[in-house]
Amino acid sequence: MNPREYDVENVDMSWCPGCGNFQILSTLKEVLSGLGLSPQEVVLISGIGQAAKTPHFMKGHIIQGLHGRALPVATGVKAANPGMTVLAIGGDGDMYGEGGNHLLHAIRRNPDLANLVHNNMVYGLTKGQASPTSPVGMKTPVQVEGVFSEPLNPLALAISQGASFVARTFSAATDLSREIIKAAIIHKGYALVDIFQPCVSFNKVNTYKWFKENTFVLQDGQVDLHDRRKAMELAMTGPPYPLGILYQDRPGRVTFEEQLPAYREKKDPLWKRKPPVGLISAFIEGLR
Ligand SMILES: Cc1ncc(C[n+]2csc(CCOP(=O)(O)OP(=O)(O)O)c2C)c(N)n1
Repeated sequence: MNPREYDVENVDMSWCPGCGNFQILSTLKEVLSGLGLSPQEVVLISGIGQAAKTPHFMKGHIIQGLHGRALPVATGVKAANPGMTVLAIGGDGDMYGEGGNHLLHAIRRNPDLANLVHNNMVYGLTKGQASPTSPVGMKTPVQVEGVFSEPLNPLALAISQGASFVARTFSAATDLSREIIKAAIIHKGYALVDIFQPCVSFNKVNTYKWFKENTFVLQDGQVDLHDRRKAMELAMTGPPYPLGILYQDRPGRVTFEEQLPAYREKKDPLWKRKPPVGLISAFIEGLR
């Protein structure tokens, strides 16, 4: 399958020239088409932000909802139609700030989906305020004297809470990103991919140069994929920050949707069942 099948026409582009989002978008299209998935088999779910606009710029089923709410929606979509490939996409603000609570519970529930977080360490869409991953000292139009709160460590958080798959990549490291995003989609269970991404307009600290100088790619032997404690050590490492898959559960862990009674009892997935129109009408009548 050709990545161009995911292209959309006649959409206004809102990303700045040079934005790391472009690299992530084209990598994602390549991965999905490389997996032989057509846009009809993919659901892209996002909240609010520039990163959360990614589904505007490619084909696929799309739900763009409230700020920070991509993960519960994605969990529901996967439960209703487990045959679909489900991705929850957004920025560090959307997923770790406004959506931080949902992140914790998605990790616990372990739905089979890939969670791509474009981590530019700033609120890009609203023009450069600090996000949960902004470094201490970074000056912004709101944090005029510099950020003084410690940044969140999303990888350490995810590993400590039992996430099934945890990885980090960098938008400009396209070969590595391709490999990691593919592995996250194939992985059965909740897969977090934190993607370092320069915001060329509003983050003048964490630039392309900064990311290159402050990251290194994990080599074979540096990772023990199924060892959560070792993964935690890697997640706490940096700068320079390791890029790669830090942790992955062994195959066989049960997912959220597999535990639902309907599936345990081998009933049809929700999307195949007829809606109980009579019951719904009676319910609405009862409200009148
Ligand atoms: C409930 C709510 N709070 C705040 C906002 C304003 N807002 C829109 S996008 C955004 C931050 C987006 O940052 P991030 O998720 O990091 O994405 P980026 O734009 O950097 O890609 C904020 C605070 C909003 N739309 N809704």
